[in-house]
Amino acid sequence: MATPYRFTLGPWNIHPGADPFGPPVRPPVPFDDVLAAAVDLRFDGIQFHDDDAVPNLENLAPEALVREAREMRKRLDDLGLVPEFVAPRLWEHTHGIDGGYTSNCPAARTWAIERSKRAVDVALALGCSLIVMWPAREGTAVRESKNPIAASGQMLEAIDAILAAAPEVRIAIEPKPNEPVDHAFVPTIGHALALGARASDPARVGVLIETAHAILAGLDPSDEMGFALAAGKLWSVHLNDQNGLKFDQDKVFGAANLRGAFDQVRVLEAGRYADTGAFIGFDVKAQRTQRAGAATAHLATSRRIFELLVAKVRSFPERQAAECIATRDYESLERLVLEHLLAA
Ligand code: 3MF
Ligand code: MG
Repeated sequence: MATPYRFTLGPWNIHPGADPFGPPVRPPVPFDDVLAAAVDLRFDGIQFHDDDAVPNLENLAPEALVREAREMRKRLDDLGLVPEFVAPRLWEHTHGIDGGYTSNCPAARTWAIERSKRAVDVALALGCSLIVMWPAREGTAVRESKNPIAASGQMLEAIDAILAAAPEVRIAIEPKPNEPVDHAFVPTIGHALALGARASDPARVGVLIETAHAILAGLDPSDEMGFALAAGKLWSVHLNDQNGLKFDQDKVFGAANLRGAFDQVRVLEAGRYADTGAFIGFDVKAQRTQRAGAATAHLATSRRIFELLVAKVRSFPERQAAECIATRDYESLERLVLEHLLAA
C-alpha cells in the first residue's frame, strides 16, 4: 500500500544482539550491510549517531572530518538514501560517564559541547541540518548528586551552543524519563518544549517522540504526539512499543498495544505529519533469539503494521464516531473502535 510517509532506520536497529546480561549472538553488521538492508526494506533514509557517519571523529582534523562525512554522503546518494539526522553520541564516551552537558566536571561539559559541534559539522557535510539530542546520561542515579536548577541552565547552554554552530541547524530533543539514568532532567515532551522555548532561537528547537519513552514516563504516546503537533514541533518519531514500566524494550511497533499504535497513527494522520516532510523512524530492536539472516524482520514488520494501521485509520467510521461523541455515548465509541480494529 502506498502512503505518503517516508521511513528511516538507525544502524543501532540492526545489531548483534548483546544485552546487559549476555554478549552478542550474531556477527557484527558492517555499515555497508546496514545501507543494503535499508535499500532492501525500501526505506528512504538513515539516522546517524555522529560516529556512525564518521568513526573516530574526535581525533580528526576538521578537513578530514568533512571529507569522511562527504564520502558517507556519496555512499548514501549512490543508493538513493537520505540522511535524516545526526545525534552526538555522548553516552558511550568515558568523558560522558556522569553525563555530558550536565556533568559535574566542567571539563566534561566543555567536551560535550565541543563534541556536539563536531556532530553539527558531520551533519552539514552529510547534507542534513537536524541534530537529535537524546540526553541519555543528563540526569542522576543519586538525586543529591546534581543541582536540577543548574542542570536546566546547562542543558540550555548546550542547546544554544549547538544553535550557534550554524544558522540552518535545528535540534530535535528526544526525551526519555530514565535508563541509563534513574531520573532524567528532560523526561517528557513538555520538558523538551519548555526548554526549547527558552533557547536563543526557539523556532529551531523541536522534538523527536519515541513511543517507548512516552510509555516509560507513564504517558500516552499519541497525546504526546498531539501536543507536539499542535505546536508545530514534531520533527521526528521513533515508533516502537513497550510492555509497561520496565527496561526500554524497543519492541516492534504495535506488538504490545495495537490500539495504542492505532491512536499514534491516527494523530499523525490528523496532524498531517507526512506533509511536514518529517520521517517515520522505527527505533526497534531485533530479538536476541533471532538468527543473523532474519535480523531485520523487526523493521519490516514495524513498517507493515504502520501501513496497515494507516489503512485502518482511513477506513475508521468517523461519522459514526462523531455521532457517539455528540451524544456523549462513549461506551458505543469504545465498541466502535474495538470492532473496527478487529474487523478484517
Ligand atoms: C535510547 C534511544 C536512542 C536514540 C538515538 C538517537 C539508541 O532509548 O532511543 O537510541 O533514539 O540515540 O539519538
Ligand atoms: Mg529512540
